[in-house]
Amino acid sequence: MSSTATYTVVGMTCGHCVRAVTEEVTGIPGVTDVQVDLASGAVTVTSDGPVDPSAVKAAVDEAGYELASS
Ligand SMILES: [Cu+2]
Repeated sequence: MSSTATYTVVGMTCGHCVRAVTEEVTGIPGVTDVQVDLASGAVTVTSDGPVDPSAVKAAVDEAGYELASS
């Protein structure tokens, strides 16, 4: 079953940032699609099941950015 979650990433400024975040988050097991909106920092993650938010946080950290604290 596919599920979708949206996160907010802080610190992205250009298309390169978007690509870096997209690549890292796409690498999380089960993730099938990642859509990033640069203007708002919204990152929509589609997956084949629930994805651990800490895995998303780790991937975003790895790309060099931060998740906004909710
Ligand atoms: Cu950039």
